[in-house]
Amino acid sequence: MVEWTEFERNTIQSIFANLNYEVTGAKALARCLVVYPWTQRYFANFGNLYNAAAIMGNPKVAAHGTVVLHGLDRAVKNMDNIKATYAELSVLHSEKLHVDPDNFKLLADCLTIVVAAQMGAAFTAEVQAAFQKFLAVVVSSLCRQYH
Ligand code: HNI
Repeated sequence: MVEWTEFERNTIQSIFANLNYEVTGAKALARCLVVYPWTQRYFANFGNLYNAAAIMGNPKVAAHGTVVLHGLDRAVKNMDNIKATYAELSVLHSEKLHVDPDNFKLLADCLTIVVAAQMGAAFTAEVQAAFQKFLAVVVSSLCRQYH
């Protein structure tokens, strides 16, 4: 079981409380699709992903980025039980969507970069450490049902 310091808990809660899920989710997923183009294969039904501009302007990418952030919100609300919280989502990504689990970390890194850019100087090294610890637990929990 993961232990969280008070600073880590407060930091995670306050970052997510101040995020605009639509904006941040869209940017993080779009960045992932541009930087790691092989991730596009899972979104073949999303229409035009031809280049960075098309990906950034694609409403399906934006909508799905928002869904992912709402998915993360469930972990924020269950910080002491993230593994169980994601059991079903892990099965879905593994058995139905067949998403290579290496990609979870890539999306998490893109989200970190987007949040860092939005927070500017407030994204200190300690804040980054807390945020990435949280995302590492998310990624590991999403990988749990892979075998
Ligand atoms: Ni992911 C669907 C959460 C990473 C590909 N994903 C979901 C849903 C949630 C979700 C929530 C909606 C489930 C439902 O309908 O019941 N995904 C997350 C989270 C992460 C993540 C929290 C990691 C931070 N997903 C990824 C990655 C990929 C991915 C890295 C592929 C590169 N996800 C998908 C696909 C779907 C999906 C594909 C189905 C989309 C659709 O609507 O067709």
